[in-house]
Amino acid sequence: YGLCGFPMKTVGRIDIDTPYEEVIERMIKLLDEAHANGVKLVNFPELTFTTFFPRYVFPFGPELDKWYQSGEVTEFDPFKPFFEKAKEYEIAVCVGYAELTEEKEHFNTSVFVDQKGNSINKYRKMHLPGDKEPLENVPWQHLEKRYFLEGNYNWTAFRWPGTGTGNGGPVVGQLICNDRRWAESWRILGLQGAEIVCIGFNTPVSNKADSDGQMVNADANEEMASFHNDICLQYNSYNNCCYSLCSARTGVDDGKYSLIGGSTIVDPEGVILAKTKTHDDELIWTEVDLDRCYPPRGRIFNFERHRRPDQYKRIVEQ
Ligand code: CDT
Repeated sequence: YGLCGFPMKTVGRIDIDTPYEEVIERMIKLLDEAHANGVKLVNFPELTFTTFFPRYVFPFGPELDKWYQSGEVTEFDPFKPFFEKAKEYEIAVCVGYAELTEEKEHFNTSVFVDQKGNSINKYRKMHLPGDKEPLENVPWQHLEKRYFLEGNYNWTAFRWPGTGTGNGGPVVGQLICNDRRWAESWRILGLQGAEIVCIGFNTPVSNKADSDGQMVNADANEEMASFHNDICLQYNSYNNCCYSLCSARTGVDDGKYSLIGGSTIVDPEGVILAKTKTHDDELIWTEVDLDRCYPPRGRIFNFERHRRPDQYKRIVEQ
């Protein structure tokens, strides 16, 4: 299969006022390129269609809710040209968006839409970073705990039908951004036999500031933030014997909020097969051989033979 991930533009970043039409046009261009290269699945970033809005303070109510989609995201008018194009090309897509349910619950969600246009799985982000209350004197916020509820769909792996080896298709799992830093997210997918893990992210180059607005954390440089991204993807793909497709937003939103980018495709041995080279919209892809998930599953990571779940209780008790 051809598989790919991509970051959005630096120069044409997604700003607070970038219209949906522009984003959709750019996403369709990437689908065109994917189609021309025989790609079967395109993985897009967390909150694909908008800027990373949790960096701003909005009052609860309509001003905040305009960032969310209610109902089937594939049926939301401004997004329809994108989903229709994917269906026309028979490309499956995994896409992040902000979900507003009928019960008025807010989630950071990603949907997997197969090549026939059917939404076959939805995942709601479990690990929400950042704050519930705005911080004072910081150059930007990270208000995911304020704007989203923690996910309640568990980590359910599923079959992506119609593509694959005749046994119902590849086993796929979804994670969103900060989830990729937590070994538990991956292991729960690994225990279900996930062969491909689709992830989208928005990672600021720097994510902490002191009260004078000065960046103070260890990740206050792009190299280190990218290193931490890579080690999460490489180690967890390796120890769960799966491919991972990790798609970044990148660029400098509004000319001041810098995201690391660095979309990658990692193989079941933890080796990076493809990585974006730019901070522009960029498609990367590679062919994958799902049979490569199995030799390590039969030996070094034979979960049934070697794991010690009876000794792991502290993980769920604390
Ligand atoms: N979007 C997201 O989850 N970003 C986090 C950084 C949060 S910094 C408060 C990440 O893990 O990349």
